[in-house]
Amino acid sequence: MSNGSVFDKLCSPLGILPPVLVQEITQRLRNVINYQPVIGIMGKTGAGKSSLCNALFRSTVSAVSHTTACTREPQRFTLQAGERQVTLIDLPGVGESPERDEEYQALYQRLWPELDLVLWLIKADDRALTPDCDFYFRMLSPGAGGRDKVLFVLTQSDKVEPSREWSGFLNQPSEQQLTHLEEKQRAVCSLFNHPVLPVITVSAATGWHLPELVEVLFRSLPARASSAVSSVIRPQYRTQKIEAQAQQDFGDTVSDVMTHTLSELSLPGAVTVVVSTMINAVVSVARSVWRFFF
Ligand SMILES: Nc1nc2c(ncn2[C@@H]2O[C@H](COP(=O)(O)OP(=O)(O)OP(=O)(O)O)[C@@H](O)[C@H]2O)c(=O)[nH]1
Ligand SMILES: [Mg+2]
Repeated sequence: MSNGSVFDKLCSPLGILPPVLVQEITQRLRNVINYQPVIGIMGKTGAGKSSLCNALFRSTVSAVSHTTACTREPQRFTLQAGERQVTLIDLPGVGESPERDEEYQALYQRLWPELDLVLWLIKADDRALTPDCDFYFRMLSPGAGGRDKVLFVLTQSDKVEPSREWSGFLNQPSEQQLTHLEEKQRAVCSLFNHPVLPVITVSAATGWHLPELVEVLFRSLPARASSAVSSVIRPQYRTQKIEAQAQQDFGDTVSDVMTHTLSELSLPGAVTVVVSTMINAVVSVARSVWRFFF
C-alpha cells in the first residue's frame, strides 16, 4: 500500500463532515505526519556533541547551513529517513569567551521556542561547571519557561577516574567510577537547581547507557515530535518500547489536533457525540497505520 492510500484510509471516517471541514482537518493531519522536529545540542567544545549525535542517529547527517561567513551562527543538520526529517542544531559557545556569552545568549533565547528538546552535554570528568551554569541561568530566567526542555547528559563516562578501571569486556564502569558518576549527577542536579528532566550518564564511544538515554529522550520529547525522531534514530535503539511510545504520541497528537479544530466550531450537543466517535475512529486508524508513515 502506498503512503497516499494509507492517508486516504486515515481520513475515511471524516466523510460525515462538510467538505470544507474535511479539507481543513486533512491538511492539519498532513502537518502532523510531516512535522519536522528540531533538537538542539548544547555544550562546550569537546563535550562530545558530534560523537553523541553520530552514535544515536542514522548516519545520513547533512549540514544545511555553513558557518564559513559567520562562526557564531549555529549549524543546522538535517537527518532524513524516507520522507521524515529531523533537524539538529549544534549550539556552540558555552564557555567560549565572556565577551561573546551575551551574544550567544540573546541568539539562543530567540531560537529556544523553535526547539522541541535540548540535549545539554557536559563531560563527566569536567570539573569546571561554572561556565555552563552561568550560561544556563542567564539565558533561561526562572518563570520565563524553557528549562523544561533541557536534558542534561554527562558524556564520555568511560573517562571518569579511575579511567583505567573501565571494563572494556563488560562495557561498564568500575564501582569506583560509578560512585564518581553518581556524585557528578548529584552535583549537576544541585548546581542547575534540580532540572525538570533527569540527568543521564553515557559513553558515546562505547555505547554505554545509550538505550537509557534514548528512553528518557522519548519520554521527554513533546508528543508531536517523537514519531519523526523514531524514524531517524539508529535501528538498534528503536526498540518496541520506543515504537509503542511514538505510536501512542502520534494518536494523542491526531486526537488533539482534531479536537482543537472541531472545538472552534461550537457544535450542537447532539453532533458532539457523533464527532467524538469519529475522532476515536481516526485515532484508532492513526495508531494502526503508524508504521507506514514512520
Ligand atoms: N573516550 C571517549 N571519547 C569520546 C567520547 N565522546 C567523544 N569523545 C572524544 O572527545 C573528543 C571531542 O568529541 P566531539 O564529539 O568532537 O566533541 P564536540 O562537542 O562535537 O566538539 P566541537 O565540535 O569542537 O564543539 C573527540 O576526540 C572524541 O573522539 C566518549 O564517549 N568516550
Ligand atoms: Mg562537534
